[in-house]
Amino acid sequence: MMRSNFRGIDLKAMAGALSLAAVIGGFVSSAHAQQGHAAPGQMGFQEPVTAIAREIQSFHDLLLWMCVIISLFVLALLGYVMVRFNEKANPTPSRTTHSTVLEVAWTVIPVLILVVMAIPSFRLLTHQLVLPEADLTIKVTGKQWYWSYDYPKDQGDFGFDSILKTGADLKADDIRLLSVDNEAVVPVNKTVRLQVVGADVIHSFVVPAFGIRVDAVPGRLNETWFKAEREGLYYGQCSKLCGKDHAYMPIAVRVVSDQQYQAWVAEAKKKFAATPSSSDFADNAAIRQ
Ligand SMILES: [Cu+2]
Repeated sequence: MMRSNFRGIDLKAMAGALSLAAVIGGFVSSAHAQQGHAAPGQMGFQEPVTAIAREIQSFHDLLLWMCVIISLFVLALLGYVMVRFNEKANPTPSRTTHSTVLEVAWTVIPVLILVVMAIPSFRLLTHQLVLPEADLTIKVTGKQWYWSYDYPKDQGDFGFDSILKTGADLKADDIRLLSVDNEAVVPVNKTVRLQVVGADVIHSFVVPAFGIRVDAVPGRLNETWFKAEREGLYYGQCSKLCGKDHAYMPIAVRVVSDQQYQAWVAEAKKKFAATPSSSDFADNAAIRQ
């Protein structure tokens, strides 16, 4: 046990050194990204499949470059001061105490930098928070320790639990700690509105490839949306410490064609006939309208 802990620490340190190397040597972005989940050794983000995820990543890239440039600039200034103005090189220091030009410059330039950051930041926030007209709504409930999905009356009126696959249930193409028994299924190129709530404690519904992250809070209905542009199976994980099995309640969303979606709905209606979508779902929808 101890041994594996030490190995874990070593790996972490190595990863830190590697990511630093990546920053210095030009950013390794999503070159290794595999669709829908992180790949071993991957650095950077997962490949985005929504406009929001792309926007998040380009905003991140912009900020990172700005941080790098500012850090290098400050480092260069420090280096210059150390060499040029040390006691030996500069025995009689200047008595200057004020420079209007400098003071205006180091006030105005940072303000301009903040404006450059603020504009894409607010644009992104607006895109995330102003929900477009939704093609379908799914209610997501975080529970200790799994997710439940409810499809409303106009989408078949059923609900089901999505539980981590373990042991013998894991098939060859499943991914350990990510694959679940029942995936949420949505049609491609459709705007999906998610209503997210917690049943017991606070969970957080996150799918990196969609660029969504929303807390599942008991007694509070949160909303987010996504429009997946590519078919595939996309994974996420609960991202708020929610108890002992926090690490074992993954999110799996399968994006399929319209036809496949209709077929899945027909099948799911039969499969989950015993569990109609939770009644407060309809109430919540009514309150919104
Ligand atoms: Cu959780």
